[in-house]
Amino acid sequence: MIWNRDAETMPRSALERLQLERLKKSLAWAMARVGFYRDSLTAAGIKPDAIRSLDQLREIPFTRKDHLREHYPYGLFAVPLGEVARLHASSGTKGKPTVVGYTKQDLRLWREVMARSLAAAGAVPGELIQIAYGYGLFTGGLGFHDGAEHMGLTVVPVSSGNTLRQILLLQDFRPQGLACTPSFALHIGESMREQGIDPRAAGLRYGLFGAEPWTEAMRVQLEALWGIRALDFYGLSEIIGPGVAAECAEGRPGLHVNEDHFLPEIVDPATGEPLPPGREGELVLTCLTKEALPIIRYRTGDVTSLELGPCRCGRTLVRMARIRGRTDDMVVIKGVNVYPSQLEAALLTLDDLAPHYQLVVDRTQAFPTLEVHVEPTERVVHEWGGFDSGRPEVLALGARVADRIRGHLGLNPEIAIVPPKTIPRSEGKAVRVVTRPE
Ligand code: DLL
Repeated sequence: MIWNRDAETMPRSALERLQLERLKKSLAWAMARVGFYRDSLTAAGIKPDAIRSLDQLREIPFTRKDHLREHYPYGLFAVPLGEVARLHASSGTKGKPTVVGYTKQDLRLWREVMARSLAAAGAVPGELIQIAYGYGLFTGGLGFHDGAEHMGLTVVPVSSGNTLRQILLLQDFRPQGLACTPSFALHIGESMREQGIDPRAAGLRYGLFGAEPWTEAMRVQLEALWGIRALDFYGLSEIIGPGVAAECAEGRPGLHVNEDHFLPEIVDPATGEPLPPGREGELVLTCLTKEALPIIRYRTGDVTSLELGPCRCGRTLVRMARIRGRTDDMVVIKGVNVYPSQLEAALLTLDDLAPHYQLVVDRTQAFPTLEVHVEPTERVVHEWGGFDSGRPEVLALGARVADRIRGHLGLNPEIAIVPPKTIPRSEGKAVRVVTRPE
């Protein structure tokens, strides 16, 4: 089902005209109301009325996460606080969180883009969805909640965590859809198996997974574990939350960007120069219709590419490749650039490994070193007759893991085979990379 046929199947020329018109309005709005944008865009010589083509985007300065931090909490808001209907915040690994605000109109926009994405994933009004993203300041829970209600789904608002309750509700309420991080979906499914319950018997039809990088290999695992269609949902608080881009059931892999509201570009992360469709680089997003927080050319830090070709579903909205990782999660080991997702793809090709891993990057030396922590499956440990790090089977598995990583990525990290269930399980965003010292 296409939720908003006019917007989602617009011919490209009409879409680009709309984007240009909205870009000019959004720039004028930001410059008139946000001191930071008045100063930075004026200094760059930007005159919204004089913009004639989307190519001129490259003349507009970037906004970075630091700008949000420097103007904490409300300094980039374009409306008085009294007109802000809701605040959200992203936890932020260090220091203060990033605070974002929504007017009533922004909340309507959020519901609209979420309804589009849910419909594209195959959700049908009247059905049930269990939302196991965190509710609260995180945008995942409430973003899905409002969009799902708006499109006519019956919402089971469980929030994240509490795996046993998730299992109970999945079995008793029998939702067709589950929305949570892919790592939590894996954890719930595995916990069911441990209780002797086949996750497939829950009867789910689809899973809406996002908020963290994951791979095609993980999709294969999740689809087999649950007997579902697993779809990728992308978004970030600074732009709106979930609902920026999502996969359609027909055309995956590839996430349709709601580009009539969020204008995407790909730039070279080192130089900031725009890259053409098909080339991988850092995603930059511009809000075209947001009122409270009209962020312009935001450097997301997320690495992906854009694909303009037609999609089987009939939507004309550009498709974004699955996110490879974040520019700041990339580790450079002996001159080789590697994203955790590339290691995930290599590790999940080994049947004897559980789909959990952690990468420990040691930066205490002049050159960082990488240690890959992985667990054997319980099945294989049972066949071995128990776990002991000195066992020949464990050493042999370590050698196979090393081989596989060398073959896929040309890297020689240290491998630590750890006992089953010792790598922390995730109920929200999984922590894949641990850096020493912290
Ligand atoms: O994670 C919004 C969200 C909630 C998206 C639920 C999807 C589902 P933040 O907490 O601000 O917002 O984190 C945003 O998470 O810049 C990416 O690095 C990462 N991310 C989000 N979705 C994906 C995805 C929410 N599908 C940051 N694949 C983003 C890879 C993702 N990374």
